[in-house]
Amino acid sequence: MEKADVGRKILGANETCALKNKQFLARHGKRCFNMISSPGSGKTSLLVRTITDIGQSLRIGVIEGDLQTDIDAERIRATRAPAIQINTEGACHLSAKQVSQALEGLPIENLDLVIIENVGNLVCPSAFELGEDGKIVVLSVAEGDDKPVKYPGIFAKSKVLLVNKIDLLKGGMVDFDLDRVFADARRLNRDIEIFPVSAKTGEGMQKWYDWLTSQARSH
Ligand SMILES: Nc1nc2c(ncn2[C@@H]2O[C@H](COP(=O)(O)OP(=O)(O)OP(=O)(O)O)[C@@H](O)[C@H]2O)c(=O)[nH]1
Ligand SMILES: [Mg+2]
Repeated sequence: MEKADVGRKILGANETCALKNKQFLARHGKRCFNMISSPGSGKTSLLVRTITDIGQSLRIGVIEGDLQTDIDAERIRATRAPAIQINTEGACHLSAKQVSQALEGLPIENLDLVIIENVGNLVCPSAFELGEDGKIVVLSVAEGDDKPVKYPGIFAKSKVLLVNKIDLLKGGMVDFDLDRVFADARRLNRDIEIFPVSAKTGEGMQKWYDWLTSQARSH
């Protein structure tokens, strides 16, 4: 079999499983989002802050994907929200099959929403559907404002862009043109919602909470 054929077969098997995950979530009436970014943009910090701030009114379950360790799942569990850790043992993205097993471990009936934190990687995870209702891409200001044009795939596919660590813009700690990111991301995806936020200070988080809540309630 040609290499390209093997690749197509893997993606095909993944999409079949992703569809099953979607049907499982729909049967239970739950929304699910797939959070994707480079390592260290602040995915877990954003989830911890979100659950701490609105977890009483919006019950969020988390699926964590990492190459190794359960550090991130432990950080989520410290908020008392349920979290299932997946270790990909070297793979650069989560597969729908791994998510299917993790979904079985979550108390789905007691949740309003499932969020998957994918493996830190801006490229590979965008090619693998997991059964989610939408992707959320996180870009931290320390990574540079050229990332939407350099890595267009994930920005084109996402429902939301969270521009994190905006606290670092104060005092010129990093050079980052927020207007450029808005323009470039919207050129790739005119429907994308963009929320500049800081998981550290909480700035801008309310608009993200409102969006997330409206999504969970609209199912
Ligand atoms: N200044 C600042 N630092 C932040 C913010 N959000 C996260 N950080 C820091 O950024 C670092 C990485 O945060 P994480 O939440 O672990 O990032 P992540 O995207 O989950 O990382 P991986 O799971 O390894 O891909 C930590 O040192 C956080 O304290 C923020 O809004 N402002
Ligand atoms: Mg993390």
